[in-house]
Amino acid sequence: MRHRIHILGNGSLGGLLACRLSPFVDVRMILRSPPYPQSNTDDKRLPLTLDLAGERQSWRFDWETADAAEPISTLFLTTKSYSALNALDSIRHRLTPASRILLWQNGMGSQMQIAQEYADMAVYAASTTEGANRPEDGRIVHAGHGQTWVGPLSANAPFQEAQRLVDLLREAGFSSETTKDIRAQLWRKLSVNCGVNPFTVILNCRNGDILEHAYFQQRIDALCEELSAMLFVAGYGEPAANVKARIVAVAQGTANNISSMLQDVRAGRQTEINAINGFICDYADAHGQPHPVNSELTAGVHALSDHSGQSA
Ligand code: KPL
Repeated sequence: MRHRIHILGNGSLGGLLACRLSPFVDVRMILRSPPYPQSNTDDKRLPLTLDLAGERQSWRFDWETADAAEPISTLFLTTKSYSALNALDSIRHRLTPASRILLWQNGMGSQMQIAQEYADMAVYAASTTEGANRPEDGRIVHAGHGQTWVGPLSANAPFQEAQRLVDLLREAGFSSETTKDIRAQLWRKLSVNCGVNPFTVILNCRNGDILEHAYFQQRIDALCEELSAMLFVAGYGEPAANVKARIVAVAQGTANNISSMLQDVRAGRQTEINAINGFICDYADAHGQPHPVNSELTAGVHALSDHSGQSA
């Protein structure tokens, strides 16, 4: 029997993973509610199209709602960071100590909270720079290849299983590596997102264009000082100049991308600012450090998004 993977979180990343994994494993989507019935077909499966390297692929997926009873052996949790814990709680009755949970959230905070609350289970985190967007429901566009790292988060997560997950991702075409220290990778990606995403929202521009704006140029050095200080506190210290070099390199390397945060704002969705610059503000507060630039960027994004997520 083919291995079954449940995917909870029907956004661009969940859709991309579903489409690319489905030739190799049995993918089952977990949906909040049944999909809107397709008028022209009796096929009740969830339709998704994936635009990949100039080709359009069409897929259909078996789905179930969270309250189904079947135990889950491997779960990919691909919801937004602010709904991750609640989403996982909604299927708690289907998880066992033998379940593997792979967290794909952006930013920081939700992963550690889940690893604590689900400490008796095998919890892994992935950090990915794979680019995908969802221009409309049911349609995923692969915007660019990236790199994915997978590593254990909870004490009950054996490293060999991380290797199995990576083998599967590689089979599906994702360039991926295991890491024994996924937290380091999450912090590194967090610092990039702190230096790209809020600027794209405040300046309403593509990733590469932030570099030309005085607003970015006037704040980036002070921002990188704040980020560097927090990286040192977390145990992943790097000088501000390195943090800045990485931010600039990613903005250049993804120059044409619309950041995930700007996509959220444009689609009227809640942003992940609280798990990105907002996380740095909370972390700095907890360690008695100043964070004026992270505060300004967080407030700037909240002011521009309908769903400020103040309560998330
Ligand atoms: O991760 C990203 C995001 O948009 O969230 C970057 C690296 C900024 C690429 O768009």
